[in-house]
Amino acid sequence: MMKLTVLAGAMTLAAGAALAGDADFTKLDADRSGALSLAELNVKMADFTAQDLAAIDADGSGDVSEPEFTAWKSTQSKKDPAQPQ
Ligand SMILES: [Ca+2]
Repeated sequence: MMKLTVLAGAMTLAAGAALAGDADFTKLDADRSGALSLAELNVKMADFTAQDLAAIDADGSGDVSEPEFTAWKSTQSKKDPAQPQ
């Protein structure tokens, strides 16, 4: 299997569910529903679980809205010491 995480790997080694630095909400939202399902998140983050989603899903809608995603992304980049500048 190709290592699809090569580009992001350097930034996301610390946590399996860490978001690829280049991941973009509109790119992840494959069906353009305006929210990210677990399946859509799994395209970029194969080991992202329903539990991870629930942790991001502030309003409990079962998917990740853009504000939720943005908030989580900023949390991730602050938490991840391996992220290069
Ligand atoms: Ca969607």
